[in-house]
Amino acid sequence: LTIDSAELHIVRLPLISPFTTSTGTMHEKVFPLLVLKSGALEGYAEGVMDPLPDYLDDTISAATYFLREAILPNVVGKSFENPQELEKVLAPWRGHWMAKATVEMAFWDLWAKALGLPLKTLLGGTGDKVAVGVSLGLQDIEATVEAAKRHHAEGYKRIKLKIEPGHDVELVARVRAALPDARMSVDANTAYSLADLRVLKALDAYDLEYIEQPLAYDDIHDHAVLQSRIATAVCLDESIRSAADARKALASDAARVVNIKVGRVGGHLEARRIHDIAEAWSVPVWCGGMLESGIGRAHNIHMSTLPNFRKPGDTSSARRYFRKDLTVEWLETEGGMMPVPEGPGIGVRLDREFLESISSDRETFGA
Ligand code: OSB
Ligand code: MG
Repeated sequence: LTIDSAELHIVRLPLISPFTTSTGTMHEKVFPLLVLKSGALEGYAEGVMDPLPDYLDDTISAATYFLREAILPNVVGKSFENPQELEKVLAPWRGHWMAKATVEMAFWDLWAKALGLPLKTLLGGTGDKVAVGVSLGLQDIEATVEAAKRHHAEGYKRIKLKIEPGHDVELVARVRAALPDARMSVDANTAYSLADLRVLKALDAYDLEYIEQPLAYDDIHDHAVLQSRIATAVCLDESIRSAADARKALASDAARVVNIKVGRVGGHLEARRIHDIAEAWSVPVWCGGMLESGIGRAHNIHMSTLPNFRKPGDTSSARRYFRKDLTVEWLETEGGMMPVPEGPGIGVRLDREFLESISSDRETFGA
């Protein structure tokens, strides 16, 4: 399959309301959108890095530079039999998992379309819908309790609360009191340290499915110490950038649940390796989210059809975040289940007209 040309856009999608985590507040979703073309076919993916290194150290400007100067000149005009062949081109460069993922994922979509098969089938997944939970950003306790009740009533299969020091035990206690039977989790986005052991241990009283990334983004060891001191399962998100990270985390009991974000770990191949390692350790995985547009969400939904995605993912409805999505199709949950888009590749169409109206920057490569 020959990649004839590529288009790289920077897209700004307004958010209906700001999304706050312990690392900051997002007012609009800004991301690179990559289109890889072969003949009449187009493959799509979006990068999950932020403008500034808020979530991890990847940034849009570093990714754009790397794509423009190195990756795209090495893949445009070239032929690749399969994603494994393309991955060999990316492998020698260090880090930049999110930039690599953008190209790898767009190629999977293109390849699946060339073969006339849904992405899930090529990944080895099955089924036509996946279980979904919701991630609620930081806001005052009253508002969080109301949002939790509303989403629980809509059928979301797990309620995840963002927490940070000073906004944790009481928040969880209040939501738990309002929803005694709901599946619940918390996500600290690295806001704590081992000095906060008492607070993290206090969360054991609320029957949480897991505590997501309580400690530093680059620290697997301290999470292992924490896991040995608390009953609630630790789930790693930021700390897992590769299958090697997953192996180290699972071998040291630093996590009993893993959040897989395809865009965080370099693409579908590495996401699948992490899925397989976790399965070998009998550790369930679930699919995270980065407030992606329908393009990124569709990739995540296809990945979520693999068998060890045994907990609800964060691929909630697009309407929660956007007035208008980048895809023609709206990705909407029904009773806490997200349908897997049908048809070849990721199964959703790019809304070209809308893209042209909001793309603030556009570069083309080849052709
Ligand atoms: O840590 O899971 C996270 C959103 C932006 C940055 C980091 C995270 C999140 C979420 C997922 O919680 C929200 C979503 O995509 O619906
Ligand atoms: Mg997280």
